[in-house]
Amino acid sequence: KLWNIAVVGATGAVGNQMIECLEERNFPVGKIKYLASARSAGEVMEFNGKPVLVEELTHDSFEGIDIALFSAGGDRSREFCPSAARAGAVCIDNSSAWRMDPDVPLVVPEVNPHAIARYTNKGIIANPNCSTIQMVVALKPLHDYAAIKRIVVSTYQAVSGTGKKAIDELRVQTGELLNGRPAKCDIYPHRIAFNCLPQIDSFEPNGYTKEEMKMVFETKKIMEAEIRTTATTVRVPVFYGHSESVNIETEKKITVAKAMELLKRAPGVDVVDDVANGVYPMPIDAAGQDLTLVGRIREDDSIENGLNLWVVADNIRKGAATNAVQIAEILIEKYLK
Ligand code: A2P
Ligand code: 11C
Repeated sequence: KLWNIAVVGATGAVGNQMIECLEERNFPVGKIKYLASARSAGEVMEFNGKPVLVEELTHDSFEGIDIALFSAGGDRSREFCPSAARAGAVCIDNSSAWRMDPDVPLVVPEVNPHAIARYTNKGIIANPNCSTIQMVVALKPLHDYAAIKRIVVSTYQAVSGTGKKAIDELRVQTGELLNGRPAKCDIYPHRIAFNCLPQIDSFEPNGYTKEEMKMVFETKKIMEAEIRTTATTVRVPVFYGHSESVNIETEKKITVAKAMELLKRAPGVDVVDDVANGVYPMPIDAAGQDLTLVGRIREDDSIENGLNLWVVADNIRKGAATNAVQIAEILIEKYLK
């Protein structure tokens, strides 16, 4: 059977990657529809080498669509997912709009695929934040073995997480500065080239950023456990690939050898850890592939049962597009038929 797919935000960084993932994974696509703003309507893009016209997103865009992949920002998802669901499409939404809705499942296929069954509530499945996805992929096998009580995470996040305009901003600023010219800031509040910004998204009254609080709340929902999480999220001048320093405290002791063993057979994980030979995960290796790379695995000697990890993944692929397409694959295999 073939499925009619809409990609909402097809012209964006994640939308582009969603299209590529559908092609690469040979998703059984019947009709494909590319939706974006009026600005892009009329542009021609491709699917498997064939031209596809970009159309303006409207409430009537979803007639005959089976699955709608949304990545056009939270406001569009809030407004248009209900129309898509009414037209009979299942929405897989990459924005933060629906993630914490108790009726909407928040899914990482390696962690809680069973939650997909709850798509029937609203016709919406939420795709988590990129920095949360890669962290829970790495932590799930450790949690199943040793029960994680607390997570302390610091992130080093690539500019592609902000979208196409931020990728351009880093490229242009870098060029300008290397040529002795001043760098203009449009997207970020400060220069991102040759700098680090300890701010991702806006600040909440508690002093944390929205991105930090997403990691706190989404981790509990996906892991289905009351794990206490505290996060510091930082934007770094990297194009693709988020990195994370993750410290966990567990109920049960977990040695480095045991952690390696568990992670080596965990789905979606590649253990990259041979420090004697200078081998550890880096964004340049994570970019362009779908595994979550885990390395620098060390016991945290400052507490009784603690472990440190360095976790890196492609934020646009596993952190967004690939995760959404994996959900769609499970949906058609187990639920839609
Ligand atoms: P457009 O290219 O027409 O602006 P990114 O995250 O890379 O910036 O991409 C955002 C995506 O969301 C783009 O595909 C963009 O389309 C789409 N988008 C932004 N605003 C709207 C809107 N008002 N209606 C439909 N799509 C939108
Ligand atoms: C970033 N994590 O790297 C953000 C992007 O809630 O889906 C994704 C924001 C979200 O900037």
